[in-house]
Amino acid sequence: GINMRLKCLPLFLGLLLITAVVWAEEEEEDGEVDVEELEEKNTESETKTSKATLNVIMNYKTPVPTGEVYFAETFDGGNLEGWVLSKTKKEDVDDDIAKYDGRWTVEELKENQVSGDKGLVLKSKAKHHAISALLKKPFVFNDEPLIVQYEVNFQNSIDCGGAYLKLLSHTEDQNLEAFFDKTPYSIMFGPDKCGEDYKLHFIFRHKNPQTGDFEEKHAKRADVDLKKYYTDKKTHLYTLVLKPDNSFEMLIDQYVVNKGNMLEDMTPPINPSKEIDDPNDQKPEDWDEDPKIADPDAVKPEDWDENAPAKIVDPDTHKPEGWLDDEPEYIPDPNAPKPEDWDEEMDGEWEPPQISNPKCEASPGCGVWEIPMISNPNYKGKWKPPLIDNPKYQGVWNPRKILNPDYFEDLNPFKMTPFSAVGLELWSMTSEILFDNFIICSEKAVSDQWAADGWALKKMVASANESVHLQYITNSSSNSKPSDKRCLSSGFSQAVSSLECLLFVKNVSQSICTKGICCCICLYNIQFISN
Ligand SMILES: [Ca+2]
Repeated sequence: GINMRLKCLPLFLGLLLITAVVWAEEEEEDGEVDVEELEEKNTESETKTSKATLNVIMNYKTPVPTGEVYFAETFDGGNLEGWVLSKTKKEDVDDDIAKYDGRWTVEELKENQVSGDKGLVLKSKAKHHAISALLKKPFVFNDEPLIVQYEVNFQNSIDCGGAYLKLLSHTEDQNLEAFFDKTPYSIMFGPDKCGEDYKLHFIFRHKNPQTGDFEEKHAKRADVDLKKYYTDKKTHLYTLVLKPDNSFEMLIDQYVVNKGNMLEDMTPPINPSKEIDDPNDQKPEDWDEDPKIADPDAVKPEDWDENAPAKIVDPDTHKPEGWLDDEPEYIPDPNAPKPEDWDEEMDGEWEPPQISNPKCEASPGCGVWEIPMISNPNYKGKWKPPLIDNPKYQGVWNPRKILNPDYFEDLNPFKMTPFSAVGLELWSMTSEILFDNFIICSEKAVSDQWAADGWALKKMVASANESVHLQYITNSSSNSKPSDKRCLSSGFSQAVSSLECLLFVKNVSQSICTKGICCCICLYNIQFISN
C-alpha cells in the first residue's frame, strides 16, 4: 500500500485555495476557459498534453492572523500606515551619507505577482534605510515562546547588504522617528550578505546581571549553504523560534537551518567561567621548567677521541691490476676528417672531436686513480653527557586559580529585555529587496497558518509560472510516473505516480479530481512513501 505523510499541513491546505486549474490549448484565444469546457476538450486531446500551457487561477485573500499576535503586517493595504520613517542620522559616518534617506515603497512583486498582494520594498542603493512600527503591545519574555517570521525576496539578488530586522527594546517614550543604528534592540534576526559571506543572524543583547551592561550574543553559523536563498530571486520565509527553555530554532521556508540552546550555542557565552587565573600570581624566578638535564655525574670515556676524522681511506682497497695511470680517458678521434670547408684563418685551428680511449676499455681504468674514502668506524665526534630526568623538575608553571570576581550565572537568558517595536535599519548595495508578512506571536500554529495563507501561495504561483511543478494526469487507471522529469530536477523531493496522485488528491479535495482528470502538485513538504 501507499502511505502518505504530510510534513506540513498548512502548506498543504494552501492547495484548497486553487479554485480552478485551467488547461488552455495553445490555439485557445483568450488563454482561459471554464473548467467543464476544459475537461471535455482534454479528453479529446490527451496526446497533445505536451503542447498545453498552464494557467492557475487563484483567489488570493490577504492573510488574517488566526490567533493572538503582537504584530502582523501584510502591506496589502498598499501604504505604510503604522510605519514610521526615521528622521535622524547615523552616528560616526560622513555627513553626506549619514542621513536615513533611503526610500521605501509598498508595491507588488516584480515577478510572480499574486493579484492583491503587496510588500514593503527597499528602493535605494547605497543609502541608509530605517523604518519601524510599534507592536500592538510589548512582548515580555515570560513563559510563552517568541516566534518572529517574515518574508524576504532579493528581487535583484544581493551584492552587499542586509535584510534583517531588529526588535527594539521597550522604553516608556519610544520615539520611532529617532530610530538609528544605536537604538537598543533585544533581538536582531535575518539575512545578511557581503562578498561571499552569507549569514543568517540571530543576535540578542544580553544584560549582565552584575554590571547591567549589555553584550551582543551571536548564534553559531548555520550549517546549510545560504547562497541559494539569497540569489534565486524567490520569496523565502525566515522564522525564529525562541522558547522559555532557552532553546532556539531558525528556519528558512519552514526547514530548520540552525538550532541550539542560548546557554550553550552563543558566542561569546552567556555565562563567564567560575574560576579564572589569578592575574597577580607570577612565576617564581627559580621555577625549574626543564624536564631533562645533562647527567652531572657522567664523564667522557678515556678512549673517546673527539679528533678522529669522520672519513678515512679504505684500508682494504688497492689500485686494480693493469690500471693505466698514463693513459687519458678521452683522446682525439684519429679517424675524424677535417671538414673540407674548414678555414684556419676564419675558424681557428681544427681539433678533432674527443672519443673514449679504446685502450681504457680493455683495462680496469685510466688516468689518476682516486683512493675511495669510507666512514671511520672510530669516529665519535664531540662528547656530550647523556640526558637524565631533572630531579628538580617542577612541571609547567600555571598561575593559581581564583574565583572569578565577575562571575554570574544566568540560567534564563530567554528572559531578555521586552521589546515593543519592529525595525528595519539597513544599508544595501542592491535595491528592490521586498519584505512581507511580518508576524510576531507565540503559537506556531498561528505563524504556520499565516505562512500557508501568504508565503505558500506566492511559492505556488512562482512554481506554476515555471510550468514545471504542476503535473497533470489524465488517465486515472494509469500507474506511470509523471513524464515531466523536471519535477525532480527542480529540487522537489520526488515525483509521484498517478495512483499516488489520485489517492493524494482524493484525500484533499474531490473537486480538483473529477471526470478522470486529476491535478497533482508536487510540493517540497509532501512525501510519499511506498511500502
Ligand atoms: Ca503582502
